[in-house]
Amino acid sequence: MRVRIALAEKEIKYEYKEEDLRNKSDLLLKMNPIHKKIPVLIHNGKPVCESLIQVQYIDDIWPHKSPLLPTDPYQRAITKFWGDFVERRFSFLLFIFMGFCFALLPLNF
Ligand SMILES: N[C@@H](CCC(=O)N[C@@H](CS)C(=O)NCC(=O)O)C(=O)O
Repeated sequence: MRVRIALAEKEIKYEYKEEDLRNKSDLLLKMNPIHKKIPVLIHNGKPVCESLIQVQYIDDIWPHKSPLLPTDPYQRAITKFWGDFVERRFSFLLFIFMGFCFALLPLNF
């Protein structure tokens, strides 16, 4: 999601491909052989994995339109720290929430 927001913010056109995570495509396995996870950003035929790294990459490649990170190195470091912090906390909460939803599925909500 954050990668799509970054691309939208910079008005970068891109092709979006859905991925069935229960039946991962050869493209995903080839582009992200280490983690085998989405999202994968493919730019000029080369993959960039991990969404936080992708956002930084997008900012590096298209720096002039809507900068996403501060230019000051210290402020950049602080911004990345909080991005990483939210990532870790949010992933954990999302994991719990999804487990809760799956537990309710048999009840036909
Ligand atoms: N730290 C990674 C997390 C990526 C991630 O967990 N992706 C999930 C979907 S949101 C996934 O591909 N899950 C499939 C799996 O774990 O096999 C990132 O930010 O890119």
